[in-house]
Amino acid sequence: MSEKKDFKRTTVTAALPYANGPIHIGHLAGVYVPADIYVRYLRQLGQDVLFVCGSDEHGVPITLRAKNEGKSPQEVVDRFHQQIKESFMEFGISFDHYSRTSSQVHYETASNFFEVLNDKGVFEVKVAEQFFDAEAGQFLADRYIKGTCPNCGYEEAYGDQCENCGTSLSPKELKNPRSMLSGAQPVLKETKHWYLPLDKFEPWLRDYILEGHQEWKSNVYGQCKSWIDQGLQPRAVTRDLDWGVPVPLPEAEGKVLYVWFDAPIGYISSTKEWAAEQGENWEKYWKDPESRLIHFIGKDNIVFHCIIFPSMLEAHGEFVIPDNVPANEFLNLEGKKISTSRNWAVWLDEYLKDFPGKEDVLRYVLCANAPETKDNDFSWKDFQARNNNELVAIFGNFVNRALVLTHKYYEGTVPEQGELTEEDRNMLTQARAIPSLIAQSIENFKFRDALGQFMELARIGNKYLADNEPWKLIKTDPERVKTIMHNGLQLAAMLSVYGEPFMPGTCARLRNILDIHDHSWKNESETSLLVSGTKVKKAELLFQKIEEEDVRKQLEKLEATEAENQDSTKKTKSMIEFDDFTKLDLKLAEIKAAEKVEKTDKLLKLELQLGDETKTVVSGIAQSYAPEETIGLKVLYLENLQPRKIRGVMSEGMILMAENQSGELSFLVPQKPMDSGSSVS
Ligand code: B3M
Ligand code: ZN
Repeated sequence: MSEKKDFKRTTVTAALPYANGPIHIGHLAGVYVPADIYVRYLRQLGQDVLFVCGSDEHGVPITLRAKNEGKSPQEVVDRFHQQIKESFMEFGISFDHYSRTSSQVHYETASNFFEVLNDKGVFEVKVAEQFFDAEAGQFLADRYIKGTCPNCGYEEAYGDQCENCGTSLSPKELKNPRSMLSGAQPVLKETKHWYLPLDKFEPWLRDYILEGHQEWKSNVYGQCKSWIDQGLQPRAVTRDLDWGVPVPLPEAEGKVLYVWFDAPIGYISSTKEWAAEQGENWEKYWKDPESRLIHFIGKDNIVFHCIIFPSMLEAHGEFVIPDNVPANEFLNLEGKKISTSRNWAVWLDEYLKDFPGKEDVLRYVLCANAPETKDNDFSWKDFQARNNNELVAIFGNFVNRALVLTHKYYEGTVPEQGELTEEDRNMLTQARAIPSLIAQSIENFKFRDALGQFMELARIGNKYLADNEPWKLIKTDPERVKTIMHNGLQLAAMLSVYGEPFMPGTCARLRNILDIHDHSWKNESETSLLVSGTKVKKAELLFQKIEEEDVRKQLEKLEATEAENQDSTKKTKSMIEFDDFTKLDLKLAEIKAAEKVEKTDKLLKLELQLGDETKTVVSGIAQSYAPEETIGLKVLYLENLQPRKIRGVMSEGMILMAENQSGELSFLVPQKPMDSGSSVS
C-alpha cells in the first residue's frame, strides 16, 4: 500500500471531450459530475484546488465528421467547442478554466513537450510501411481504412477494429482494404515515425502503479495490471495527417502529433491559460511535488492516463505524475449503449432546454446511478422516480415543512433550542456523524455512497418531524415545539451545506432562504450552523414533480431516433440465404393520406391502402417529401415487420426507399399501372 502523503494543493483534470458532438449523460455520469463533486468538496474544505478541462479538437473523429459534413475541421471544432463550453457552464460544472487544443498556448506547450523528449533521446525513430492513398496523396489513419474483417467477414470493418465482431485489428489484416477518402485501394508505402518506447518504461510503471498505487479503483488497477502484464509495445506518437499539432522537426514535414500525445498536454495548456489570466504561477500545479494530480476519465481512456501520459511526464522529468485516476465504467441509455453517431443519447443541451432549472435533478440521478464499478443504465422512468420519490418526497418535503411551520408559529424566526430530550440527542448525534461519512466517501471517490449518506440526513429530518408531530403538539406543548423546530432547522441548514457538492444550485437557494453565508465543510461539527433568532425567508419548493407527460415526451424522442436509425441503415450487408429473403412480405401500397408527425422534423404518418386493407406507418421521409406530394403514389412496402410505437403512433410495417449519398430519399414506384396490394418478389 502506498503511504498517504500530505499534499499542499490538488490539480484536478476532467477528460477533454472531443469537439465532434455535444455532451451527453454518459460523459456527465462518467467524468464531469464526479469530478465536479470532488472539486466542490475540496473547495469547501478551503483547499487549494485547480479544476481544468477543455475541448479535444484533434484526432480522426473530428476530421471524419468534418469530411461527412463537407466542412473544415476548424469549422467543426469551433461550433462544438462553443456549444460544449456553454452547456457545461449552464449545467454548473465549475471548471476554473475550459480551454481547447487548437489554442496557440496549446500548440506551443505540446510542441515544446515533444522537443524536450526528443532532445533527451527518449523516442525511437522507425521507418515502417503504412497504407497510402495514392489518389488522395495521403497516408491513411487506421480509421480511414475499411475492409473485410479476417475474423467474421464483415465488409465494413475499420483499420483498427471490426465493429461487427469486436476484434481489434491492424489495417494490414483487412482483406480488400479501401480508402475512405477516395475509395481507392491503398498501397503500402514507407514512412518515418517517432515512437515512445513504453516497453522501456515497464519496470518504472510496475513500481509506480502495481506497487505504488494499490489503492486505485479496482477497475483501473486491474486494467493497468493486465496491460503491463501483457508486455508493452513502443507507441507511435506522430501521424501523417494534416490536422493536429505539427511535429516540430524539419524532417517531419506533413506530420502531426498523435492526438493522444497532445490531448493530455492540454491539461497543462489549460492551466497555463488560467494562470496567465489570474496572474498565478502554473508550474506550482504541475511541478511541485506537493501538488496532487488527479485525472477523472471514462474507462476507455485508462491506458492513456495511467500508462502513456505518466510515462511522458516521467520522461520529461519536471512534472508530478498522477496520484489517482478515478475512471468510471459506462452509462447506457434505456438498456442500449449510448452512441453519438446513432444519436442514442440524452444530450445535455437538449436536457437544459427541456428541463430548465432542473440541473440538480440530473446531477442527482446521474450520481445516484453512477457507473462506478460496473456499467449502469439510465432510464427516464428511474429519473422520474428518483425525482418524485427521493428529491421531492424526502429532501424537498422535509425542508418545506420545516420552513412553513417556522413561519406559521414564529413568523420566520429560528426559535431557541431549549431543553433536549434523549431522543433529540440521539437524532442529533446520528445526524452529526454524517458529514464525516460523506467526506470519507468523497475522498475515496465513492460518490454514490456519499450521496446516499447525504440523503440519509434528509431522511432523519423527515422522520424526526413525522415522529414528533409538532403540528399536533403546538396546542398542548408549545415549548417543546420550539425545540423540535429548532432542531429541524439545524438539519435543514446541514443539508444546505453538505449537499453543496451534489446539488449546488439547490443548496445555494436553500442557504439563501436560511440566511447562511458560510458553507465551509466542518466534519462532526458540534456547533450549530444556524443561530437562534435568525430570520428565515418564506419556503419555496426546492423540487417539483416530474409528470408522466414529461417522461413520455423523452421516450418518444428516443423512439423517433430508433425509427430514423432503422430507416437510414445503409450498411453493406453480409450474404443471406434465399429463405431469408422469402420471409419478407413485400407489397405495393397506395398512400391515401399523409401528415407530419407533430414536433418532429423527419417523420410523416402515412395511411396506406392494400387492396381492401388499410395500414398506418410512420416513416422518416419528411425531409424529402411534403405530405401532399405523397398522396396517390403506389410505393414499395414491407408488411410483416413487427409493429412499433413511434411518437405515440403504432407503425405497421415500413416503406422502402432509395437513398443517395447526400441522404435524399425516393419512393420506389411501379413502372406500369399496378393494383395496390400487389405482391413484390
Ligand atoms: N478526447 C475523450 C474520449 O475518449 C478523449 C479524452 C482526451 S483526455 C486527454 O471520448
Ligand atoms: Zn469481424
